[in-house]
Amino acid sequence: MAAAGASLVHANVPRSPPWEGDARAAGAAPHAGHGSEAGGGHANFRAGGLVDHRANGFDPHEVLRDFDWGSPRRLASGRVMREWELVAVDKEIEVMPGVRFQAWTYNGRVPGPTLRCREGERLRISFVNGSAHAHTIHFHGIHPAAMDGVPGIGAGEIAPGSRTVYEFDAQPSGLHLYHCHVRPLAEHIAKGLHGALIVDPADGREDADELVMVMNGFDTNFDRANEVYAANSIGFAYMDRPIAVKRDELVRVYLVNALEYDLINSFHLHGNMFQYFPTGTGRSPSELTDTVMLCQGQRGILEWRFPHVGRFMFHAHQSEFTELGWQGFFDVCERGDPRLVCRLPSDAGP
Ligand SMILES: [Cu+2]
Repeated sequence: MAAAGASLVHANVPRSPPWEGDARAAGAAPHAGHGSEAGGGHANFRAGGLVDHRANGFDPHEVLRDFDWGSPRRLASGRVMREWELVAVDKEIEVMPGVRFQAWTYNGRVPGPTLRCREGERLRISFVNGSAHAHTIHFHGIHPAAMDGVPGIGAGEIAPGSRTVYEFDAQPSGLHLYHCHVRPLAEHIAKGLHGALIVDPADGREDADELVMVMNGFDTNFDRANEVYAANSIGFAYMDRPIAVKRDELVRVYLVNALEYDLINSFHLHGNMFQYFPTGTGRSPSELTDTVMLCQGQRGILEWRFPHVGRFMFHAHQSEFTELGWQGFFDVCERGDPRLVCRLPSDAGP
């Protein structure tokens, strides 16, 4: 992240720090240590508007719990075939209040749809390139070379106006990702062509309030460094509106690092510790911790319960990323609280 980029984003992002808004709402003075820094730190976002999620066509709060199970049908063999259509679309999105970004998207959103299936199913993804540039979809997981979505192999680069089909078995169970693999690779991924692929174990997982967080960022001034950091694209979205979860209920976060230009990203949870399952491929956690660090393309599953009601932060533990958007709150509520929108996966998945 370059200093020039930080200045630019400060000049163009009217925002108040979220804690200042909370303090005002509570009738208290703003937190002097942050809101009054007068350009000295990244947290110097001034009072102003919110991102227009409707204009973007996606809301990071909906992205959290939006699992796309595709169109399933049973084959003569008894196996389930699951089909999706992903369309690459060039689209301007607002990533911070007033900061617009010329994104490349799958299906008009960043991250792309969270594709979800069960281990052993057959997956068929039709890819239509409605963008002005050549793209692919490269899936992580185990599959034949021709289905790998890289230039020069199989269908290779898919030209504007063309289409292809990727078809393979869902294996192994765990949390994977998909992204474009056309060069220059960092630009194709960072402009928005990335998303999560969840392969459930054949015997499922324990019911939980499940959330997808794809950590990403945006290079708004083309210096190959990020000016905006977030989970699910929109900086501060979960500060402006905290994520409501139930006290004592299992929370499961599918955490993917799709960030480019920075080698490392992280997730830190306040007031609690989580069990961490690297890549989600094993059933035994590797660690009970409150911070996990992920390289580009790494991902893992986090599980915990909040024993206490109240407001708890989560954020990248790199302070620079935190102050440029990658932070949020959980509001831990008692059962019956109208803020709760959790749907257990057993209620939703076909
Ligand atoms: Cu691409």
